[in-house]
Amino acid sequence: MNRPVSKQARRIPLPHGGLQLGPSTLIMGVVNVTPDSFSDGGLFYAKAQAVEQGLALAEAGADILDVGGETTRPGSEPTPAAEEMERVLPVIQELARRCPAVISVDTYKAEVARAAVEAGARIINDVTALGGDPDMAAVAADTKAGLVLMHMQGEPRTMQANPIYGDVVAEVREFLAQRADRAQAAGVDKESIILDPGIGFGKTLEHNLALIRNLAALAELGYPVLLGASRKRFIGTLTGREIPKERLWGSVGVHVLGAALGADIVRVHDVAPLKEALTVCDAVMAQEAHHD
Ligand code: PMM
Repeated sequence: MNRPVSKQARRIPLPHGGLQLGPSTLIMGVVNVTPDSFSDGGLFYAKAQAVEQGLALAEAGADILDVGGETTRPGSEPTPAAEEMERVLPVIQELARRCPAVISVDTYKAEVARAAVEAGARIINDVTALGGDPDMAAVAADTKAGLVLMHMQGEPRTMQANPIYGDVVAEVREFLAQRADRAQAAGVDKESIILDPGIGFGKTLEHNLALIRNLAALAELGYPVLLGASRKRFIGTLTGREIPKERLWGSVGVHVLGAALGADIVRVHDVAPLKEALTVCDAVMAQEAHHD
């Protein structure tokens, strides 16, 4: 097996110090600040929970904490920017102050991204890859934050209705290459860009599997690759697990495999089990490099 092209030693420049990539796969822990999932407690409770959750994930080994205030699950409706900021900014501020992990903000709104970076976020995770807000590229360029560009077909409200591709791997790769070019044309440094195939965002089971199997094709573009498959529907389809939290073992499997196939960063809810699994995976893959 050839060593994946993407797991080379390199540094993603970020405000206040960069993020080192290499044979060790980095873990991005998911911190959701969405009061709908805390129906009885409301916003104050959701924020306190999110901070506790972020600190626990950092303690468990997360290198990055991805703070999001709008759910992008299939079928979901958009959240107004003011509400999203009210949710995420205090959580970002507190996490940035209290733990060493790099904070990322999961938003496609330029206004939210700018405020989040001012509050201490150092990566902008844009699930629309600059397609959701015409000002996003300028904000990324100005702030010098890292920029995750994720592929999505359609929009969350309707994306799972009937996703269609000719060649999903080639189309996702081409789309992300173009968005990376667009970011650079707006002044974003090439080294600041991370690409993500967007597992579950306008994709059938077969599309998801093909994208994971061919992560190397994405890595060949020369940017670091992020894989986010944690607890997603396709894992439930394969394993029969209806409840997202019970998709842990499938999640561990897919991210270990993704790391071996070239993912530099994995975005997961369950950091502690992934940390151990990746330690073993990375050791095996690093050993192989010595024999190349
Ligand atoms: N998935 C979700 C949200 N944000 N961002 C990136 N870059 N990649 C993903 O795969 C991704 C994301 C949806 O998952 P969640 O609602 O369980 O956080």
